[in-house]
Amino acid sequence: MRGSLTTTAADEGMDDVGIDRAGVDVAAAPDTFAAVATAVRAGLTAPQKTLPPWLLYDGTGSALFEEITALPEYYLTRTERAILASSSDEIVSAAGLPLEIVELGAGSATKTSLLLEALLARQPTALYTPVDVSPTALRLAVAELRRLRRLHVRPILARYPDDLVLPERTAERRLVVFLGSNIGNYDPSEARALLEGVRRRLEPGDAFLLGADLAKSPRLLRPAYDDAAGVTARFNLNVLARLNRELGAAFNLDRFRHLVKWNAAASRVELYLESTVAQTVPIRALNAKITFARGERIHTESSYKLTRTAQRRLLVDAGFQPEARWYDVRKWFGLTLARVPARRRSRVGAS
Ligand code: AVI
Repeated sequence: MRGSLTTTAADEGMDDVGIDRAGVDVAAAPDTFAAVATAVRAGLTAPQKTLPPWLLYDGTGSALFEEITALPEYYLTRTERAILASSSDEIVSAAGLPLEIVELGAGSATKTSLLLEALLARQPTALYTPVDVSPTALRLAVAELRRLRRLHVRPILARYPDDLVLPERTAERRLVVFLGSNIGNYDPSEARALLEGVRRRLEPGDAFLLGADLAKSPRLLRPAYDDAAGVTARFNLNVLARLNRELGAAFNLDRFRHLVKWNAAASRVELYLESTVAQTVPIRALNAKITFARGERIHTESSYKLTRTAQRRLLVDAGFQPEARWYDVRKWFGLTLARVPARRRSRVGAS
């Protein structure tokens, strides 16, 4: 998830075998001021005030999210890592060797290194293409993988899948991985469009690995998004600090509180910022003043929790054929491997 940038392939300075020593070309990242301003104006003038979740991930937000992944309440990251630790060899073998891996929303690639190590145990070299909207995340991924000497890393700074142009393939098969339950931050129609976009960029026989949190009791979900140490609250409130900095807004963070709701009908956790007083907040760059009633909320993020059947349906609706699944012992989190089917021959004009 997380993106408003446009594509910049960052593959200059690659060693023959190894990692892009020059790192990621940050200077080529476009200014996102217009994207931020447009999204904030639309979101804060709507009847239900909203801010798009990608705004949560500026430098501070990304660092806070890394902290979240290590919280005792936030079981998602460590559960997915445990599945990868025990099943990476099976996963890459099931995807079909020889293989290259593309990762959407790669982040720091710490979990993916488990898949890459399993792959390098099965083939002499491999290409890994991390795709992310954050140059910082791509630099971290490059640094994390420097130790895997037989791995070629070709980072791409891009919003996916819209602006994603995949490089020439180097192996018979591609495996696109989308981990971390990032899919859960998209509404169902957006999630389907995203997966369809990925499928269209692949060839028949290529594979897709989806890591997604599973539906479970709100008693377990709520603390994961409302931790005792208040890290998720700071992560959520940081979006207002971002608007102060980037748009000259005058949000007083002490006048908003982090709020978590479980929406059973939609099967999603919802994050809000609730105004604790009646107030008007000027936003200089928008030449606007936003009025809040006491108790009025800004919806900042949704995190969908799909059942196993709903995850399967999502993949099938996007044109994939689910083939295999791996879970943790508690069945809290699932990794599903799906295949791009052979293209059906068109009957139009067939004799
Ligand atoms: C990135 N994404 C999968 C996280 C989630 O669990 O939905 C974002 C997050 N927001 C608050 N905590 C974690």
